[in-house]
Amino acid sequence: MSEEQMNSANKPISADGRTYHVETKEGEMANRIITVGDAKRARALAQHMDKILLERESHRGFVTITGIYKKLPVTIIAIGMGPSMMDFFVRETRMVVQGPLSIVRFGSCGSICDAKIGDIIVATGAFAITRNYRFFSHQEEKPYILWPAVASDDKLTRSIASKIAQPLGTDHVFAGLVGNADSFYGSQGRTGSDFYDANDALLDSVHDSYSDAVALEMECHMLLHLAQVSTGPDGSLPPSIRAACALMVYADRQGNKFISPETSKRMVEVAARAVLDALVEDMPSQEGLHPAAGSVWEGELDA
Ligand code: R1P
Repeated sequence: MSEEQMNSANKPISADGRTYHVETKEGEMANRIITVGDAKRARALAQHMDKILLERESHRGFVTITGIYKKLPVTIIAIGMGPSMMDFFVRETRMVVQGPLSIVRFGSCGSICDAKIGDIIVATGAFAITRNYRFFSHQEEKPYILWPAVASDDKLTRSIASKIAQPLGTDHVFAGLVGNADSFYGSQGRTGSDFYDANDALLDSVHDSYSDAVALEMECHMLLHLAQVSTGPDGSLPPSIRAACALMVYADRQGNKFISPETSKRMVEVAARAVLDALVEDMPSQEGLHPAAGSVWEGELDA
């Protein structure tokens, strides 16, 4: 666990202002954020920043890297996998950053459309897929619940799609709804005999419910949902968080193929600047954002 004493059970923060799981404090995270699952991907993306000012790994495995890109502070954070980790990251980040947040998830996914390995899918929105535990006890209901979709930020999404299309080609960029499953296996329709998952019909029911479903992964809906319900500093609306998602196709579910490590590395290199550029163009000034005084970027922005 954390080495620090937390000050409360409701909102545990250490004496020097660090959150319990992500372990960052005010001035260590920027308003512009790229979130990924894998710490190696975070470090590869960070190589495209002009200067790295902070790297910190928490006792729960969150890796936070803050630096300067095009004279503006940007944070890249690796959060691990699944909706719970996204929830920890978004909520604890909101506790330590003043002003609006723009968050882009740059993740990986399984394609359930014509997108192939090496292509990128941008999410127009995302829906959750959860295992229905009642089914496995009583068998009276459907084994999986498909939840209503939440939209991505349209401006940020279009900007990412057009910037990624420049190096990759428009034929390799797809857009549509992403299914955020609560498992890589059962609730993404992967089959096997070790567990009774009752998921043979799941992919068909995803397509029946969402004709524009293009990918399955594990975090997009939680990010978009938390952006949707985020409030201003005094609990006011409109939401203080805008979010978008771009996903590398790692698994081709129709062709049953998986990406090679070389292609995965190349995709990060191809997409890194597109994602960073979209974020800084989306929030081109520091006015109204987290103050520089006392932050890791203090004195760095005019350099
Ligand atoms: C599963 O392998 C993980 O990869 C995908 C899924 O959403 C899940 O987190 O995303 P990342 O590559 O960003 O972790």
